[in-house]
Amino acid sequence: MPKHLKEDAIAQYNRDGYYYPVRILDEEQVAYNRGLLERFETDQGQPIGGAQRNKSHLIFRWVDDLMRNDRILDSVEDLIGPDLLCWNTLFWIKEAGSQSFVSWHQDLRYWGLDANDLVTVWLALSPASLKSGCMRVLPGSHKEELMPHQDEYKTDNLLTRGQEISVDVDESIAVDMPLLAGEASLHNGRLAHASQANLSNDRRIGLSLHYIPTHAKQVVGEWDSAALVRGEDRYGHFSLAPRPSKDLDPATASFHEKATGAVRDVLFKDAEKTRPTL
Ligand SMILES: O=C(O)CCC(=O)C(=O)O
Repeated sequence: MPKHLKEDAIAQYNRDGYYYPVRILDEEQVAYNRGLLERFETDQGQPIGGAQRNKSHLIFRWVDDLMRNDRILDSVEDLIGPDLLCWNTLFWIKEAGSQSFVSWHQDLRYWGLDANDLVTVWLALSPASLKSGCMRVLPGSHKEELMPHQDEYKTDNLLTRGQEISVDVDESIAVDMPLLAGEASLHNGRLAHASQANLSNDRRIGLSLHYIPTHAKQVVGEWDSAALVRGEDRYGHFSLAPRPSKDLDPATASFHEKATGAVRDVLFKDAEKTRPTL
């Protein structure tokens, strides 16, 4: 028996590589989590950015808590089984009226992970609508060979290398995944996806959480980390991430630095230039 998703949702995910929407947080929980993020940004005098966007569960206790949310983990378990690691938690924020976009790409082309079944949960902490630049996906693309990509480094591209699929993408079959605040979409790490500018008058705040089964491996970097969020790790392929006891816990700060550095090295491997986005 599935724990949270319906059988037809699981079948759709397996066939098309995505499923949405899944309700994760209620209105009050959204306001609480968004409030914590925005209070932190006010205190530091600027939006969250750089390495703070990545492996953010190591510096924010509330992100660690979201990463272990039962509705999320039950949904992921329905797709890839009970022994689960979370490899990364990553903020995707497009300010109101900003031109920020994400070009068509496939994540597993860049992450050095031997994990074809990686599940990305993209959780909306504000409305992700057609107007605010919700995610779009190419159904079924997770079943094909990974497509060739090229680094374009366009200024408003939120991706590290501005990587773009370099063959024609048939946008006529693309599916938009609009979400209300508190809802999530699920997609396979091989699925081609993209998003457009935020033409709304609110920030579009997304948190993506990347889950892998414990047998997955990092095959490009020499060292990598992940958080054991459910079940048992019988493989030991990743250094297991500690939990911060509070936001900006000094006890996990150096692990965060090392862990984001390791991800950066993998993401920029063989790239012509690096960018201060991580
Ligand atoms: O937030 C977006 O628009 C894109 C997110 C993305 O590329 C991802 O979660 O892998």
